[in-house]
Amino acid sequence: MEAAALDWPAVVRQIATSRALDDLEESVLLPERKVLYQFCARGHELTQVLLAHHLIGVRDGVGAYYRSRPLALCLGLRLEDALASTMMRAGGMSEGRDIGVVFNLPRKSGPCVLPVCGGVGTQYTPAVGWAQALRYRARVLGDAECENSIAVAHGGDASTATNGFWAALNIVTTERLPLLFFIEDNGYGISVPSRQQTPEGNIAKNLAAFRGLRVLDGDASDPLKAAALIEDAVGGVRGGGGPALIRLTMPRLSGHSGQDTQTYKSADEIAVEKDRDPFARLRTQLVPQYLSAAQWDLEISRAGDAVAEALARVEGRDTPDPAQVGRYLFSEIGADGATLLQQQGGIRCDGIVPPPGTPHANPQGPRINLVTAVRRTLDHELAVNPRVLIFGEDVGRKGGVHAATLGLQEKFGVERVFDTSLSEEGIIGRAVGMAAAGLMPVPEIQFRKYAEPAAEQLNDCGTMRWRTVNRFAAPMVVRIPGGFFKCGDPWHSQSNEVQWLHGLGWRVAMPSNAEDAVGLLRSSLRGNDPTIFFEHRSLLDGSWARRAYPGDEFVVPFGKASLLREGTALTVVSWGAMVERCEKAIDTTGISADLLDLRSLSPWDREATLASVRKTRRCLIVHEDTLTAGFGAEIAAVLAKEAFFDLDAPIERLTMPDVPSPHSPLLLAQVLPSVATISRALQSLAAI
Ligand SMILES: Cc1ncc(C[n+]2csc(CCOP(=O)(O)OP(=O)(O)O)c2C)c(N)n1
Repeated sequence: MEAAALDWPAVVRQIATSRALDDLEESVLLPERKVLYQFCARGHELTQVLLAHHLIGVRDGVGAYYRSRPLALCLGLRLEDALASTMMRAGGMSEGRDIGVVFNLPRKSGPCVLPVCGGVGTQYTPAVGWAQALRYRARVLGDAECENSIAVAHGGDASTATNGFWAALNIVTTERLPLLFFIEDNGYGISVPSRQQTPEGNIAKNLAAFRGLRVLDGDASDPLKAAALIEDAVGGVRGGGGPALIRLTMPRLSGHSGQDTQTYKSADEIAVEKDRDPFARLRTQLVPQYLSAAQWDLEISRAGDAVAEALARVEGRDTPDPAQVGRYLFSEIGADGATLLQQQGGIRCDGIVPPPGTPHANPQGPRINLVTAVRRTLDHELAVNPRVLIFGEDVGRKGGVHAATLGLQEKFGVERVFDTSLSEEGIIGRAVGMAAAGLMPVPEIQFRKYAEPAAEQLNDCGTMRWRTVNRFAAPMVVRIPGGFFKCGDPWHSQSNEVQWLHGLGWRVAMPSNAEDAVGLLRSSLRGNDPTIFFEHRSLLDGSWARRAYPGDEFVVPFGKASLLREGTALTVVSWGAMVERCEKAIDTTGISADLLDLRSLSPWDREATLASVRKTRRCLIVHEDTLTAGFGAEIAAVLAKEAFFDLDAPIERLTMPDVPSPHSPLLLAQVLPSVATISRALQSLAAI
């Protein structure tokens, strides 16, 4: 595209609008404390506006960051909504729940902006997921709109030092996905210069030899050249040339945020930066050749008027309703019984509603172990729902290190069941982007502790619906094997399920047997929330956990405990691998006890637990996770408050002590609750 072909009046107006908005926030709203957290894009506007002019794919998707507001404004973020967001008014991006510069743009048609997070580098792997979803939807689902669409990951120079950036870079280059890294290098990450983020401060130079990546490098202070470079970069990816990275330098013409006084820059440096202002340079390049001075001035005053009008309207908007702050942590059902559907993310937004299934198990089914239960359920759901994708380390050709996905790649192909690179952040971040793009990702984390590199993506996924007030959600099922096996160790064998219960927005299933595993996994795969599905290693082939296959439509609802023994003397509450031991302890001691297998911990069955304890007046909670702040503490706190006057004895907990899981079976036996220690605990509680 020749420079003359760009809509320069629009470019000027868009840059001026962002700048007027920044001016207003910085000089008026921040001092008035109507805005509490401000991030200026001054200096960054030109490149973002130019990029936006090339994001014309029907299903283009953008992973953005807190300085991406000019881009978002050009892609469809309404000025009024942007201002309502920073001013914490109703109708913004988050109804006052999140800082105003983290925004999102749900879209059925036209460029979509994935929900921005506060964490630097978090935008990259979800953008990769979007790119992979485009390819999947085009190739496998035959979605023509995805053919020429691309993903863009927008970040600053310091963000190229993050795990997320490198995870994304590896994935897009090995998979050759249509993604453009759009790196804006303003020379600083807050106060730390670029040369401390990448050798000699130029990520483009350093990636020049990276295989499978096209690299472009330019300077926004030469706007016409930058415009040509941006066009080239986007066009290359859209044209099928594979992933690319463009780095553009520009000055950051304000502090990092409203609080930052830039004392780390000299007066000379600030003066040089001012002289490099891309907007001022644009004027010298455009006027009068492409635009008259009068036209330029007209666009500037139009922008100022638009911002003033937006402010007047936002001042008239309500503040968010404090009573609503707890809503939308999870998918909600409206008064009419229908799901209050998010605007984007998950299969339901494309009109696909999975069948509800049946709670009735077929007792005649063949007897299977828990790993077969998982495999068979995945197999069936892959067959009935072409949007289900299974991926993780070794899940493809090998069939998973636990054999849970054995044979599924052969049956369903490499597009649907595939190995990933060894990057848990990449696995979960990719799943977030795929879910946002309308797929149902089922990532596997190979062992419980190896979810740690993905913690940031998991946490941000969990809060997505709440942060965006139901605009976005990323339903997925994360399968995580964990817990002890024949031996323990601090890496493969911890359960630490309580961490997910603090990771808000996740449903958590912890089945103790094959039948529940089928039902809970199917509920998760047909559900509308992100779910952690914990597969206990000792149960995968454990004989107690083997059950009759309950059928291809069998579902177990979340938050419903199962009552495995019924009695009067006390209540035992447990889940996962401890349920079997509790049952055996009850049977060997002969104590008359209720045994509740919670099956899911988020939500957990408070009602059944309270009802049982009110009846028996005594409670023992048994779990594998460590004692301090384990989930048993939460249950005990609820019982202590809600059933205080019904209790005849203190609530007891029997758990692993506060030590990591030890390797030697001898040491493991010392710390794990056993049938013998549970029996003793039952007897002493019953004797009080
Ligand atoms: C994971 C994480 N670590 C630290 C921060 C605090 N922080 C916010 S912005 C920032 C600098 C990022 O700089 P860069 O990526 O170059 O973007 P720029 O702000 O210059 O546009 C830092 C350290 C954060 N938000 N997230």
